[in-house]
Amino acid sequence: MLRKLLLTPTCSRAMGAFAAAPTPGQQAIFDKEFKYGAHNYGPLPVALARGQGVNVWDTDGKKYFDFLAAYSAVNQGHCHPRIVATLKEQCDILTLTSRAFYNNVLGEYEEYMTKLFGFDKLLPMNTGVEACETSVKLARKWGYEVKGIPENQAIVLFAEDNFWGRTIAACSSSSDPSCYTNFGPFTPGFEMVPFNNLAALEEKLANPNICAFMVEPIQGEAGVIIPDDGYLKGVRALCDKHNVLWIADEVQSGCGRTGKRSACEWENVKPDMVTLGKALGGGVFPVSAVLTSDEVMLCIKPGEHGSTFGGNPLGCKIAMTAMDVLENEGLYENAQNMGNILVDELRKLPKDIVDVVRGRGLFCGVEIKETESFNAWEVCLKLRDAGLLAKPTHGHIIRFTPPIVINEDEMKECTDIICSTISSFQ
Ligand code: IF1
Repeated sequence: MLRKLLLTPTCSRAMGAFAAAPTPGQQAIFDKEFKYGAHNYGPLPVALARGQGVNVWDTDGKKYFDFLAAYSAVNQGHCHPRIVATLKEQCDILTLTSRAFYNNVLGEYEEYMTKLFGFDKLLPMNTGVEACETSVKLARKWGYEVKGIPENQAIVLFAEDNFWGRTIAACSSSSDPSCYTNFGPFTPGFEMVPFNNLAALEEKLANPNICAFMVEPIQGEAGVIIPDDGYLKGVRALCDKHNVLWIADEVQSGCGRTGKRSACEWENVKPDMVTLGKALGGGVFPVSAVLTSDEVMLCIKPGEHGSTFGGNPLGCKIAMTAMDVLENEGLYENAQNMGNILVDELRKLPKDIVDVVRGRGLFCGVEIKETESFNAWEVCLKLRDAGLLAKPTHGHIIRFTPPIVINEDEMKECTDIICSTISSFQ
């Protein structure tokens, strides 16, 4: 129902019964996108024109705290000065060569990343979905050439409620009807298993044709679903036992979001493959990567995979600075500390409004108890009016994922906004 309402930007219901009406300038921006753009998103009605750190400003100069952080792509904050400086500097030197030739940055970046994350090799792509798709290709190739799966029989297993993008392969492995409906026929060789269920996984893994299991260490789109302690360790053990590659999709959970370099560190486990994206590009440029072992990576030979933009020197330079900012500006520890404050405050909210609060680092989600007059969309509109931007998911869940550079004073101001806004619905 919500989906339908979102399609009409002037619909009064979508604006919220009590929410402020847009100014003519903002409305003109909504209308232009609505007229000339595809209707594949239903944005919150706010048009942004500037960003710095944890803040964004709309076209009327109203300031907001950004509690979405471009779906975790601006963990380092908007327009981080060092990241922007790197971008500007490299722009004047060399931006793109294609992989038909070497460039003088890619190798340096690959060395930096593999040493940082403790893997043998990196394959550079641009978007998160490309990194995940690449990991599936690598897994299939490894399945045939190393594991010995019969031709065209390889199966990749995915967790139910996964989200890894919008390509046909990603839709083919999705359990979400809005992701796959009427986009078939689907990619064969994909199967699903419930998330956070080791017994179900073990049963599936008995099939010798399974080459890999892809799972997010914390499911983002599903609503920040954190598995039980020991789940990732169990996944590691089962994949070892059955000679199956474990692919950790850290596109959203990685790069500091949970208060560590990657979310798998929470259980001190190392996957066979990791996909990274979003904040790897520091919020200024799409950069994604697959990290894995020689055994897996060397299954792909020259000409068998690639990307025109993947590994471009501009993206590589930006990614090194983006990672350096996370590593050396205390952002992992800050995400943990600020996340604790956020979750503590959210848990004080009345249980008849906020049902469940989940969080690890600054990867946080709340489930709103919906009523006739009260839903997550209305809450987000009121939050917007109060100067804080967040987006509902699955109707009743709101994710709170601010840039991890947020400081304590800012976090206190934000928890005040969130708690008073949500309480005002009581
Ligand atoms: C949209 C959520 C966030 C991802 C994981 C790969 C990708 C994503 C774990 C693909 C992308 C997005 C894309 C965004 C909504 C979004 C999202 F709502 F789905 F959960 F981040 F909050 N793996 N996540 O979460 O990365 O190709 O987009 O770079 O607009 O669809 P991409």
